[in-house]
Amino acid sequence: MTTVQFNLETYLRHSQMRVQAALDRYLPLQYPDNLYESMRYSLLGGGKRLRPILCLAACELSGGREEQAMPTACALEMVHTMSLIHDDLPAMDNDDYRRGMLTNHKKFGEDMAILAGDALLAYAFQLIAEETVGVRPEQLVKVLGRVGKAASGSGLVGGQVVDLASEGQDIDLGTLEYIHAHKTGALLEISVVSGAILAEANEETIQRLTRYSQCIGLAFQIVDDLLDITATQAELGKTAGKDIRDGKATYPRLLGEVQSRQRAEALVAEAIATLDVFKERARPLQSIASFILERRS
Ligand code: GRG
Repeated sequence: MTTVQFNLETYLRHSQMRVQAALDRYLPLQYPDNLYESMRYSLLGGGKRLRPILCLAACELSGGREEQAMPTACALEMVHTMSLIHDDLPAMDNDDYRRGMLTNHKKFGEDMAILAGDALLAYAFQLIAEETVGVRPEQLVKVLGRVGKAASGSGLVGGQVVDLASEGQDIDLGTLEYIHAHKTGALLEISVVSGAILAEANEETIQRLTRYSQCIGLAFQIVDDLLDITATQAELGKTAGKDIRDGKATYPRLLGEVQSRQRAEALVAEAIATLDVFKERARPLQSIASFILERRS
């Protein structure tokens, strides 16, 4: 039997290029120019494109086609980007750099940054509804509802609110996990699960992909906390050491660096094992899980 070699670097590079081309196509510069320049600045200016790639990979694993998932994949990147723009505002995390560039409000002003975020969020839903092809309406409605939930008070916004309220407080592990499951985990989960829904995956596949995404979501955030201590600003593309400066509760603060690393490793091992039944088809998602552990940015 021939062993199929899987090259994650090539896979990520090709996927990033296809996502970048689609984002550029879906969001052309138009009137009012200053608004669209601000939206395109943050959307097209970098990032790993992890959420769209997860969506495309889950669709592929479930037997779907790229054209069924690309609008949703790009919409997820728009929701993610808007959350970064708003997170960087002075009223939130107050940061000057993101993805190696000035933050949106530093470049375009706070008013435009708020509006660019609002427009990206609304357009994400329009994009899924209007551009998706080859998917039954029932599946599309499910995806729209689930993306809405992930962005709402039961998702990103809820996580952000508890995160802001916890600054400078001694919080327990349960509260920290609530913050991360909502602020980071919810969007990563729907990124994976939406790809499967669009491809009409069966219930067992959706359950396995849900567990996979929950494991990588938490591992991703633990690694993020560790990188804040160990990586440089040049590697991160944003201010390093900010969690300590802002009095944030993090995994390394609650568990220590060694135990945090072990927890992330165990979660990634579980994510990989959960997808073993899909054999070769699981390679991209399994390799992405390992990449989350090794990443430096
Ligand atoms: C969604 C309506 C709505 C509002 C947003 C501001 C806010 C509410 C939520 C904050 C969400 C947030 C900033 C979570 C952090 C997630 C995270 C770990 C981001 C870094 O993700 P990467 O490493 O970044 O994938 P790149 O730049 O590679 O895309």
